[in-house]
Amino acid sequence: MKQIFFVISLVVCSVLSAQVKIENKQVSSRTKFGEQRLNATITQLKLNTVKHSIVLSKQPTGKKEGFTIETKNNRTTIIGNDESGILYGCLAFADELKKTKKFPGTYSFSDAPEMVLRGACIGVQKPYYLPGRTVYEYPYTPETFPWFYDKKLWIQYLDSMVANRMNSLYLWNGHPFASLVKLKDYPYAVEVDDATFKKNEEIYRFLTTEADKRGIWVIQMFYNIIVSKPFAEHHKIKTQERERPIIPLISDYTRKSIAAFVEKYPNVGLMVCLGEAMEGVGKDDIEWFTQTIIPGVKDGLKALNKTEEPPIVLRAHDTDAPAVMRASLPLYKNLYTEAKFNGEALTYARPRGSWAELHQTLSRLGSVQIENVHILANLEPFRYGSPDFIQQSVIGMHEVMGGNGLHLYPQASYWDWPYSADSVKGKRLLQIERDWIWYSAWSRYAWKAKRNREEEIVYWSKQLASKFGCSEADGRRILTAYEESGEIAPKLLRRFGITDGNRQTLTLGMLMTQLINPFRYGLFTLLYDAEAPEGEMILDYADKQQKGIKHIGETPPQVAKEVVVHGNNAVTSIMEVSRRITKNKEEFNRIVNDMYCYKAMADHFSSKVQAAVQLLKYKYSGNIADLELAVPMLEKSVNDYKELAALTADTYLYANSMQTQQRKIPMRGSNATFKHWTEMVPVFETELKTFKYKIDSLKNRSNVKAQERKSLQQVDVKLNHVPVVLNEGAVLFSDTSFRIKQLAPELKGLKAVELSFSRQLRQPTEINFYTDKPVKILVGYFKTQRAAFTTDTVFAKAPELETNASADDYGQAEIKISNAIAIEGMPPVNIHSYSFKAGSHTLKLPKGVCLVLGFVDGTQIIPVYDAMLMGDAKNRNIDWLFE
Ligand code: ADA
Repeated sequence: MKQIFFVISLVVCSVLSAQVKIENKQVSSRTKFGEQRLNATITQLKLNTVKHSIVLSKQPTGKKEGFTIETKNNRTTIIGNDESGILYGCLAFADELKKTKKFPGTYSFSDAPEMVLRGACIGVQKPYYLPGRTVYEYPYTPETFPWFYDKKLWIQYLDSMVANRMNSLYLWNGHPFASLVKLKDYPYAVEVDDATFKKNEEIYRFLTTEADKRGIWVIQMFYNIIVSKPFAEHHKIKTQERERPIIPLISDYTRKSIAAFVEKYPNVGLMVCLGEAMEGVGKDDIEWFTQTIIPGVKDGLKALNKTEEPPIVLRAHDTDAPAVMRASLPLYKNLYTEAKFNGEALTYARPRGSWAELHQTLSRLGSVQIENVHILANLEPFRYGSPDFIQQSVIGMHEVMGGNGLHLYPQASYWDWPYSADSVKGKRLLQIERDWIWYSAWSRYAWKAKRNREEEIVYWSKQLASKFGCSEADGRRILTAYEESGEIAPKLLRRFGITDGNRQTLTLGMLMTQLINPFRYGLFTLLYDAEAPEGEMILDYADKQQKGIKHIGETPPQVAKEVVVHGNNAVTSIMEVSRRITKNKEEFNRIVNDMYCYKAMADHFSSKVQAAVQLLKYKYSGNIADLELAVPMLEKSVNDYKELAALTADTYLYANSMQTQQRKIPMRGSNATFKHWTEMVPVFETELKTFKYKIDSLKNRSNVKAQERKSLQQVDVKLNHVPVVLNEGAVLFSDTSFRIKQLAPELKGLKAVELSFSRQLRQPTEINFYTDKPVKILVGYFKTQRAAFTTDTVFAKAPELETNASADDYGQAEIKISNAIAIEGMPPVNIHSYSFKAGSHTLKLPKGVCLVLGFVDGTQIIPVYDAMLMGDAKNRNIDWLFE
């Protein structure tokens, strides 16, 4: 067996500090780094090195990154299975020395990681869009990302990664190439000035070199298809356009960008998102990946005369990843897949249903499946550090999903890297410092998932004791606070939420109509079907209660009760130790405040959910007393919320780091509005007031329900299509006889556009029109059951921010009128509206059947409500009680 030896002789200086010489000059920078780290520990511990020698060697066998340490006769041998193994062996031996404070007499230890890729990511992105640009478009510049050029910060970050044995760092950006490479054929595509370009080259080289030393692959992520702004302007095209077919010019530009990038940075991997800027789940994805991206990488390798393939990670986001992989594996070997573990949240350790099946399918392809803990939309911004929940999740990743890699997002404030949302006088806190426990817990379990719970409690208690200068018993109490609070946000979102996506900020609370009529807000059903244990939504629970049907699994009242207990336990545990803290007191106090925030949030949700369950009885009983009983519960929830607002008023800058119009729940958050609890207090107060007022009006028998609904005002636009006047009996398709049975009053008399059913099945719908004033186009999407990914394209997919961040570019993401049309033999229809300015435009809709129901004046407000046509009987609408 081939063994390569590097002898490290420890030469003693008079003060017993060790000095290391490497005799083999060929030794890699990674080995050198390991040896330096070990040597630094020996020096720091002032160990007597006279008689002890250490030999590092490589034996290319066994598991990747594994190592063995043997000590006998005053000699320690560290054998790595590869360069990373040597590095990790050195670090493990240094840890051992730190524990015992002397060289061991005899010692033997072997280890290797379970997950092959253990990565963290950083968004080279912002909470807002840059002027004149759209989602994900952020050139690398010092003005936008000062931290990107801060070498000290990079070293701190990379050091923390290697301490956690992480081996991959993902940089997320829409189109990074035009900041990093220049192309002979497209010199005008570069989007940064020369000085910045040089800085980018320098910092990118620095980062990749420093990462490599620490055993870390840098992997550059990019979305498709996005071109640079100057390239787009030059060719008079858009930078990104979901409905645009692949065109040779863009393919050539992208292929050359990738080739140039691979040639320049051969040690950087690529992570590919075949979306959101291309039609998801279609043939284009396969063509783009196999005919543009992979050839681009191969061109780069050819230019280098290299055959070793850099890793390419394919995201299973907005694409049919299994199909893309099957087509690509014959062409490229070093492929990985990646998919979101719990959407953009943390909810449940053992996902179920079609989402779990997708992961399992990917895992069975034979390549490595990486589990992505994506943006933590339900954890932002409070501290989260439940080792227990995290350990269970990693076990679930292996056992349920078949995953063998971790891709970890920052715990909070992803869009605001490197800072956390804490408001601290005079400075911003760094995420890597504040959220150390988040990173160390995930990486610990990514290295090895199944560890004895009792031993884990001791391990984390010691870590916390040393962090805050307290006894191990008090460390245990802090751990309890973390673990109790760590149950709250996952349980709340999975039982009451609208979506697992960052469209919702859980910690800001939810409107009552969102709790009692989630469908109206575009319920993302996978949250309940896959990312939660079996259980019931509030609506189902109330219905079963009325009908005396047996409840199954986790119920709303159960969670409402449990979260309160978790909140109380967290606060009690943390307060027990508060006077005995001797280190990092300020940070400790911030943890205390966070525990109170969790408690207030849990109390608020709990009372509000109880109110919801109570007032839903009214649907069945029509008894005003059922509403009145809910009032004190709702009052309590508002008071709890005020407590939360008071706790956060001076301690947090915001709840959610994404501050664009993509945020919808609880309130639309465009231009950084509704990002703080203090802004939500009046909303919840008004909600309560309205509810009380409606109860009073009901009692006085005034007609509160009958809000008069009028038709919307039709606007005539120029277009080349046959109009269909909307009414009962109207036929909307030229080639079928489906007739409208019922429709919402707003739609009556509007001129819809006659479309061909069979044509929509084959291709996307495009409607060219001219308007001399702003218009809103009403588009009807059929309600269908959503699976994890689907190749069933009968019905067009409604705009969905979870998989397409530009799904709101025309204001179309939100459902305006739900269940607005009933057509015999077809699912109910939800209405979305697309806004256009005066001028000539093309309305582009995805492939699949949908309806274009009319053009209305752009200034008209389209009511947001549920028309309940073809709705289930249990869904009698009582939203009007709150609005
Ligand atoms: C959604 C989300 C984005 C981003 C994206 C992705 O569109 O709204 O913020 O996270 O998913 O890339 O997964």
